[in-house]
Amino acid sequence: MPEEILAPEPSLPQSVAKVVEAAKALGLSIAPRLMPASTRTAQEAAAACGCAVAQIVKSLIFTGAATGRTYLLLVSGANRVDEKAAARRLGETLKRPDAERVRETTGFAIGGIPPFGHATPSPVWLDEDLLRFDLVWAAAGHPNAVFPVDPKQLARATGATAAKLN
Ligand code: 5CA
Repeated sequence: MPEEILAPEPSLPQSVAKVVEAAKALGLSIAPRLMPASTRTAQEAAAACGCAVAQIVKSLIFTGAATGRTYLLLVSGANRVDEKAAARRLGETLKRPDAERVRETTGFAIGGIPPFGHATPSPVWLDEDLLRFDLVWAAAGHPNAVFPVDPKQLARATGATAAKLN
């Protein structure tokens, strides 16, 4: 009788495995896809996923100018954050941290920053435009890795406040 051939566990980069674990801890089961092409920008991710740019979740770190606190804004790939409007929502003027600070705060490199599982968690806001879709795609800890998720589940899992951010 032929030996049964077991499919090997697909091996995920460690940073992606970390995101899967973080999702599990939040009650979310995610299935990241490692894409053959870059998903580093919202445009590239949309092309790789075959979805609208608006369905891509950008995970953007901002810093409060007064407090130095970090904020995580989950923004539709089609939108640009209106920093003045966002500042009114968050209660302080916002700055963009440099890549080094983003890496320290999240534990991930820009282009692959996931919406949760950060080294230091930040309060989360979610662009209400993402809620128009049944499915959106977010980065999974690596510049070639993304995962699909119901935006309502993403909002619930991250404890995000939905808001108009653009
Ligand atoms: N993987 C894609 C789609 S999910 C992704 O991560 N897109 S992103 O928009 O969330 O990440 C790229 C963002 O990082 C850019 O929009 C930009 O706001 C920010 N960024 C790029 N370079 C720097 C930098 N040097 N310092 C701080 N932020 C940067």
